[in-house]
Amino acid sequence: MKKSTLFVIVLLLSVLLVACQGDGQKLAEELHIYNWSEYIDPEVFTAFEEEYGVKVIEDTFSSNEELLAKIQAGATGYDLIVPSDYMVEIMIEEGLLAELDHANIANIANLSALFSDPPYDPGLVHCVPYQWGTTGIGYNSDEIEPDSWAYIFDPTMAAEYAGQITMLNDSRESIGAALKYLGYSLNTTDEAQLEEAKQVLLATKPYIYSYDSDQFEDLIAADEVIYGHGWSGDYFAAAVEDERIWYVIPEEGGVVWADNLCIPATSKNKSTAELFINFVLQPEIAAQITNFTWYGSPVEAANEFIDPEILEEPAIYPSAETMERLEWIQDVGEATPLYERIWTEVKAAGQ
Ligand code: SPD
Repeated sequence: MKKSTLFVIVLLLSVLLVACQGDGQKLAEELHIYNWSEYIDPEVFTAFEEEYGVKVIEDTFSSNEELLAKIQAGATGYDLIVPSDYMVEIMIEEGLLAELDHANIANIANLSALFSDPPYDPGLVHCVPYQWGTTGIGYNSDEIEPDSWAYIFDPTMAAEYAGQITMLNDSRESIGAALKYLGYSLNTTDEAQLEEAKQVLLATKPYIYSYDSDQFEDLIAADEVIYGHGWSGDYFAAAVEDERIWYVIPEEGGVVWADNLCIPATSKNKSTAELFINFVLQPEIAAQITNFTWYGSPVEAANEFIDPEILEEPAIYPSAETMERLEWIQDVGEATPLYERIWTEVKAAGQ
């Protein structure tokens, strides 16, 4: 065989290898991900496309309930979704998630022990942890230094900052914060406790500027509000641009949560989606994501590439003592409609 013919054959084989995965399945041309907003460095999509020729197209949602409703309504165009812990449990129960082929995700071994066998998806059968964080209070440190949920829920304290406070537009998070203020579990199914939480939410509503899960940090930067209920990383990431912004876990405690990469049962590009999951589990890529989002990475091997400022921030990587004050949101089963009803009533009140 001529040298030039051999060269062409080798070239064609390499192109074929890049276009296929290890299991010989052809890669999709596009991958559609349904994600929280500002939750990945767009450069990660570019790097994936450069390496595998697969374009990643992102669409965003603002709450687990919005994600669930869309998938339940039959949205079939997504190959990857990013539900939180308790929502993974609900989606598994409803048969909405595909089972992962771990043979395509060798980098799953890079996960820290804490995230290798989560109670909401034992054995990581359906999902892989993506990022984790806490829910507390973000604030303009030139104006205030809140340390308790009372700044949001005590009517006298909230009245002082009327119209300058935000809350997440999220049923489990907002009812959960009110329950924490009252000293209850944020997973309670006790109707009397939930009624008390509803009254607390209704009492503070006149002082709330907006229920917002996408721009709560920007509203502080724009001097529209002074403090609010929100997710740790979004506030810390905003603090890079505006050093007045800071974040605290209230003394009564808050939420610790983990968001997860999962493949909807309807995806037609499962092995390409698994390739993407494997890609983001590489230590350098996982660190790149955390350096962008300011949320914790479940990939232990990423730590050496994460900015020390992030790694050493106790409100991002909390101490064991702080962890004891935090609670995971869990699926509350038959009490879910009650949570949703309370949230609808709170949102509708006074309109
Ligand atoms: N900007 C991305 C925020 C992701 C927040 N997900 C947390 C959900 C906790 N219930």
